[in-house]
Amino acid sequence: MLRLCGFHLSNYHNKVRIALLEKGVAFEEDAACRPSQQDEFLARSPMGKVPFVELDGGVRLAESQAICEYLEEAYPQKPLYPRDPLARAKVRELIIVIELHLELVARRLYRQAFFGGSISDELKRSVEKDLAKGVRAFGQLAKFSPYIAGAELTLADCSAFVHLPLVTLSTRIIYGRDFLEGMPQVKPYLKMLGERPAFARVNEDRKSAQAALAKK
Ligand SMILES: N[C@@H](CCC(=O)N[C@@H](CS)C(=O)NCC(=O)O)C(=O)O
Repeated sequence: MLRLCGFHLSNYHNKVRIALLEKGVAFEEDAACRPSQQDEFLARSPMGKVPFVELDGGVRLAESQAICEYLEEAYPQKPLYPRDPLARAKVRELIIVIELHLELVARRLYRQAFFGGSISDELKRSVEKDLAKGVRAFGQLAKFSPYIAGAELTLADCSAFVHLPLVTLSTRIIYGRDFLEGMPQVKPYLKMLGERPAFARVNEDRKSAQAALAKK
């Protein structure tokens, strides 16, 4: 049995969890698993990050995209990629733009936006410049018809659903302006996805985890 390790506030954990639920893959979950740079944890996840999965026979696999690609090949019954090679590549192109050029750039803001720390004005300026490029590229590729890559639900939707709200939230907090505001399709698109049972369940669990953290 596959075991997903991470926690419900992690956007990357939630991406994999949505994919598992959408695909109907049976899995166990350790949702109390926190990132760490301790040797013991690094033996389980080489970068000390979550999520990772533990597979039968003790094999472990980290990096959400590698995990999702594995799921796609190991459990092809309900695919989250189109069949056509170019259409598949277009889905991957979108995921890379969302994760590498939007989320990972916005992540540099999280220390101040979410964790009570502060970041320099220079960093804010460089993130603003880099994010502008990612937002433009995303706007060029995103289809919203009704899914992000076209008519079918794909892994790019699992990615967009967990990452786009963080881009909105962090830019609103740091710059007083949602950098995705020029794309009015984003809000109704996220709402539409949030009505699917798998997305709704992951979102509810994220909110509960957030409420529990706020209580602490
Ligand atoms: N590229 C990784 C990113 C995962 C990631 O950044 N996870 C965060 C939690 S959302 C984490 O473990 N952060 C701890 C750290 O960076 O040390 C993936 O796709 O799985």
